[in-house]
Amino acid sequence: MKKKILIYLKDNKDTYISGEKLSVELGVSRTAIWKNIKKLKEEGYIIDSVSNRGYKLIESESMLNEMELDGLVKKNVFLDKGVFLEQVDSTNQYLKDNYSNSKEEVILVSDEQTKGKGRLGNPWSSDKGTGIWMSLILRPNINPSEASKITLTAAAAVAEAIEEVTEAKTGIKWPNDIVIDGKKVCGILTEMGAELGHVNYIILGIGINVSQMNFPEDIKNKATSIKLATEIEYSRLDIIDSFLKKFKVLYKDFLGNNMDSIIEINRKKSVSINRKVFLIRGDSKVEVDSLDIDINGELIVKENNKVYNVNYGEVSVRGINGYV
Ligand code: BTX
Repeated sequence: MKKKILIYLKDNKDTYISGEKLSVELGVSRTAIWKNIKKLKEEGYIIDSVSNRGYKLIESESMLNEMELDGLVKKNVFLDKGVFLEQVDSTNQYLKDNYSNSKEEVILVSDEQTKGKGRLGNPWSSDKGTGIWMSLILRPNINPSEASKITLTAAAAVAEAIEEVTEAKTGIKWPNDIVIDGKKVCGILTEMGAELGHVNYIILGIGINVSQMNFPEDIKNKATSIKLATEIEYSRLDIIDSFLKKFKVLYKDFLGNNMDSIIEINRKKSVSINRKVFLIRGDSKVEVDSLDIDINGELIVKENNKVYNVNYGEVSVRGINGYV
């Protein structure tokens, strides 16, 4: 009922709706309406109540909760549902544990991660209320060898979403980081469950730093948040909404193996090409000229006049003077 009332108030945002009208339209008692309005207010929705006029929703945009998230999922229609958790160890891990055997495609967002993970066991700092810690579990009908391209698909969607909603200018550090002012604002961790020739699921984990004002000592030189870069605190929900809209379009391209737009965005926004970088594999570190990103999303590099491609997952890329 709470959700129905909220939707009704949202659809009629500019007017006061009387308790009586709500009770007739939604088929419940006026006491039930009053109780649910009280609950919504307790959750942080700002609802003006004026006697003889009724209720009016003043503010709801910045609320991040399951109702709002599921509303976005319904609006963007390509996933089955949205799940919101106050706290979780890792959103990727939670989807793996709870949804790898289901048929559903789900987006999970958590307000806090206690064990957020990056690639190869790296930790991902995910303090409460400061970022978008989200994972999508998807079941594309593709060959496992194609799966790494979904990281570039997500990177393009995140970079564009941040630019649509905020004043920040984003770059993509091939293949899985989004940067602002040369510092990491988002990391993407793609995990997969597959058999020979068949993908069972892909879990796309995305961490976006939204409102942190400082970071732990060990990462503060290479991490930033949208708020640090713009001095504005943006709504996490608006960024998720924009991401879902953009990802929906690009994911369709990815499924149709039509990588042109995805690669074009990655190229245009790349901070990793047309420059010298280090390729790091375990303990080995070689300096190369990074030339371009090819249509399969591989990095084309030149080392001592030899040109070759590097696949995502094989190496890490580092700037020769620092992170980018
Ligand atoms: P990565 O291995 O490329 O980056 C991790 C490295 O980035 C860390 O070793 C650290 O140096 C630095 N780092 C840690 N936390 C942050 C941060 N908040 N901002 C900037 N730099 C940081 C990148 O891995 C992939 C990260 C994916 C995170 C998402 S969050 C939702 C989902 N669930 C989950 O457990 N992981 C993903």
